[in-house]
Amino acid sequence: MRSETGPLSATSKRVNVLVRDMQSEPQAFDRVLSSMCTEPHPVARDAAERFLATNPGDPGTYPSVSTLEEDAIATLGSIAGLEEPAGYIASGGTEANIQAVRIARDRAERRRPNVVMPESAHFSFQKAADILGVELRIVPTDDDFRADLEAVRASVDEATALVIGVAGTTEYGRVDPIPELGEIARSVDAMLHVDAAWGGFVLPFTDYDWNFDHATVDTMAIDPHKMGQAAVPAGGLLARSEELLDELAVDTPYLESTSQATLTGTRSGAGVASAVAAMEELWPEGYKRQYVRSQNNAEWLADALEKRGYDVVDPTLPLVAADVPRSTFDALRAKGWRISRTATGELRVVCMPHVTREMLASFIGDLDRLEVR
Ligand code: 0PR
Repeated sequence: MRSETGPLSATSKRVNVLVRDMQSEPQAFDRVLSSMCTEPHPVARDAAERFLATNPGDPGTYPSVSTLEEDAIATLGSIAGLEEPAGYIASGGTEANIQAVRIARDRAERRRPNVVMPESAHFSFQKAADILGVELRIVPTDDDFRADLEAVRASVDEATALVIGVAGTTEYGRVDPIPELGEIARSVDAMLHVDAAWGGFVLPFTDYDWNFDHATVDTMAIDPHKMGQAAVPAGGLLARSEELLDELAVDTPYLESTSQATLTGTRSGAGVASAVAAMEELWPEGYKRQYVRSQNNAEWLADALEKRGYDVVDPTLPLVAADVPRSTFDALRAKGWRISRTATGELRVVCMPHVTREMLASFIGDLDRLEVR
């Protein structure tokens, strides 16, 4: 049988030119401080290239990449502490979140179900609510940017299909009180979804009270293409059981496989293969080392900013937010730093694997040279 994977081919002229330009531009990874994606690990890059022309959406035709996807879910499941994980490699956290809301909505059989989440949750849930016709109840966060449990309690009712907790929020890297959210969900017979799209590959190495050990979660988003160092597109949707995932299955009459649970039909095998390659290479020791390095960098940066008089949000995971004036922020961007701001205007730096201490020192050096403060 012919192999599913192809040889690496020559690069087109146009792509070569753009790649060369990118390297001479400041957008190359050496100034990117705001992204939640990173340079794929070399083994992940190689695997992605080799499986680029495969489609895990058709396992009857592309069996190898399907086998790889089973491996990916088994590893993601063990990272997340699920005993019998089901799931698939999605296009990203957005798809995983939409699908989790869909599972909960379809199981709930309520007339107009609602979903309760903290205001810190990612905007992909707005898309989910819009597409799926569920009511989104957004509750405030507390002084430490975590879901306010009283507010969650006050918002759930018999029509609640899903309670959402975030493990590693997009703006402040906070982890919501997951076990308590689970209890609230159970008290109204709703499901619990944890969005660990960004935090999933760092949380197991922290000393949080909750770090996946006692998983009460029904579904989870955990993205290899963020802290997992896989190539885009590689998101992860996990469900506690095959039965839950089956809520998503539709019949596929003319394919050799009988049903499909994914949102997209044709998918890139590149994401699947690169996720497996990265996790095989890095789980657990490599990810642990990466977490320690990223966390130290975040604390170093937080310290440097604090010493210069800025208000800093303590980085509980490797993400730093600090109250830097707009003019300073703009001047740093003009110097080529790719930085972003929270909804309330704080500078936000995500210490991804490509972010080195040298980069941060050079960033602080530029900050010191500005005279706008
Ligand atoms: N859940 C959380 C907690 C997230 O932070 C994100 C994305 C998602 C879900 C959605 O994931 P996908 O974008 O994979 O569908 N957070 C970043 C954001 O939207 C993603 C990002 C990535 C931003 C790379 C910039 C960038 O350069 O801001």
